[in-house]
Amino acid sequence: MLRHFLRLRQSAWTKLQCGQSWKRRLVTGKETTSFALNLFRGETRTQEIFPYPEVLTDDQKETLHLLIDPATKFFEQVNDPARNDSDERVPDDVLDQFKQLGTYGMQVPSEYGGIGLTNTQYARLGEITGGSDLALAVMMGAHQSIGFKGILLYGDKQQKEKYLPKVASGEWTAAYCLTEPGSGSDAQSIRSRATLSDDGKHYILNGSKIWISNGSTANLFTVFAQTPLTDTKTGETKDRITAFIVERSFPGVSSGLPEAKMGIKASPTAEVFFDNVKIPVENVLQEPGAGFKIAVNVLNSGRFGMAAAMAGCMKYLIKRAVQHTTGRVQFGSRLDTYGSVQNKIARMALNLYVTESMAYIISGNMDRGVEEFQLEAAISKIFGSEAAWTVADECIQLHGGMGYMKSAGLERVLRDLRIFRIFEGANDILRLFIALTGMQYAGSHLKELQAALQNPLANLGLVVSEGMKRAQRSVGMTTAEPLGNYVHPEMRGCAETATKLITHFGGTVEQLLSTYGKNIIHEQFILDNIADAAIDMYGTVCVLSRCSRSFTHDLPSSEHEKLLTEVYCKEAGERIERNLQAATSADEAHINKKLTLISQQTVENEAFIPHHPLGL
Ligand code: MYA
Repeated sequence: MLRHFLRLRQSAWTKLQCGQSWKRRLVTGKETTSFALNLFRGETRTQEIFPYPEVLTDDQKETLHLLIDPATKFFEQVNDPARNDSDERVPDDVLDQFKQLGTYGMQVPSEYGGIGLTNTQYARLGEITGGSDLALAVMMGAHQSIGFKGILLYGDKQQKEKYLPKVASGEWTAAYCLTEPGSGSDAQSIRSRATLSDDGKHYILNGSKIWISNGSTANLFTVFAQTPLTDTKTGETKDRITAFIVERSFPGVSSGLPEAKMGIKASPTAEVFFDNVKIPVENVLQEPGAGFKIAVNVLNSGRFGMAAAMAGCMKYLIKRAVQHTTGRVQFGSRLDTYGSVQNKIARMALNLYVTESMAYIISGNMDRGVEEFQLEAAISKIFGSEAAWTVADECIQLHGGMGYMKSAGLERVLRDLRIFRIFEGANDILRLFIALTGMQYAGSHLKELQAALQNPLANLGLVVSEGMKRAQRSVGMTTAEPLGNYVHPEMRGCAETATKLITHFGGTVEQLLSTYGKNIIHEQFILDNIADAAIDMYGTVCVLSRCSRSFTHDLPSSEHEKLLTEVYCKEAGERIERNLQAATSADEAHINKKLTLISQQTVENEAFIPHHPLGL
């Protein structure tokens, strides 16, 4: 699977070298304002970071208030996540009450029957849902973050008019059908296939999809399938992915029973089958062949919601940890007075602060029309899901034996959280995606420079500025624009270090590209180092921005936020240094070789190799 991923990556790289689509999209004539992408060039692009986005109008805040109160009441008084978990379903009357709050059509414009919330408003409500019941959050998210998002983003007027009112009211539930038995992370390798009927009026769809959230209950599916497409210029026919809107009522659509799972048990996950399903051509989203882009963009556009839900969950867990540690006395003192407990609680708060800062910076940027946020969205998904997992684990640890008991309700949260590191793009694959996409962006810039060097006089500006940059970097000077220009004076120290790290990041990427060239795609140990450094770097600028805002607005929490920011920036900075160093160090390369051998030998032996210490 991963080999296939790499083959595809290689082809993307080759396209880049040949100046095809990637290059057109990201480089020629168009510089992106994405902080994360420019980080790979060692450049500070601040416009999507500073100042922290303030996107809600007073009216939008008011709407949010009106929605938060009943939602909170619903979670406190109506919904019972423990019962949902043990019954493996949400009772119909409870789900109906949830839908009546408008939760199933939050981002659908009012002309189509929804409440037309912005991404930021949606994130805030997602946070509340995630803080109470992750299974219900997944039902709601699978429905609108991805299930009918394709119609919202890419549907034509007729498609929107026909389907959005039904899904917005919750009368119909939606699901997103991408994954197949043979295609998980490698989304392009799906086998479901749709061919055009002889009269050109229908596509005939065959195939099956697995692990589909809302699969057994949905009335409407966004389905991705291969369709043969003929290039009008060359006459060559090739399979390309097309996105279809499929109704459950179309003959040939069926689904399996809900799967038995580790967590999010109340959220029905099922297999969905398509047996000679006739889909009217009007139900193609955008155009035949546009499906892969639709699939990944729908996922990109939903990932901030996951970070927000993770933030809500961490808030709940911190509350529980505080309640327990302040209420329990051991060895003569309250638990919260012990250093090792304080270390855990503080780190829980750090994890939440970074996740929340990322989630709302991304939703704010999306609301103000930023289009290139795929790296940031992936970073927030990885960071949020791993942070929440750590926080849940530590919360249980703080509860000791009590935390392990089902009655404490924490094991459910831990079980529910485990899937968040896997679905909507496994974190391991997203790490490769971040590192490779960023390096392609940096690589394309180096190509431009190479081309400029062929005729230095005609490109004097570029050649001189790039030459200066390298000279400054070689003597340890920072070349990135100082972040200190953008932060509140209280944050200047952290900003200075962060600027140096951005320069170091860009230099390391350049060094890796010149060492490995396109073969960097095979260096996954290194790519993981780079992705981890990028995640910490993005976390750093997000908290610097948020904390600066708090000082600027003179918020009562600003001094506390400064503590959080300073600790995170310091520790993240050390991790970034370590990861960048590891990516280029010969010692680390030796360790990586040894790890590869350990893995290969274990796999060959089909079991753990060392002799048992007892010799038995
Ligand atoms: S849903 C299913 C989850 N599945 C996945 O996420 C699949 C993951 N795999 C992929 O994304 C791709 O296959 C990857 C490889 C990236 C790994 N944005 O040659 P390529 C472009 C923009 O690299 P591949 C689920 O789990 C790329 O630029 N563009 O392709 C249910 C290139 O463009 P061009 C992208 O190697 C969960 C082209 O595509 C992106 O095959 C239920 C080809 O690229 C991107 N991301 O890719 C959750 N990726 O053609 C419920 C690639 O121009 C929700 N490209 O050169 C829970 C929510 C919680 C609550 C919420 C409440 C608010």
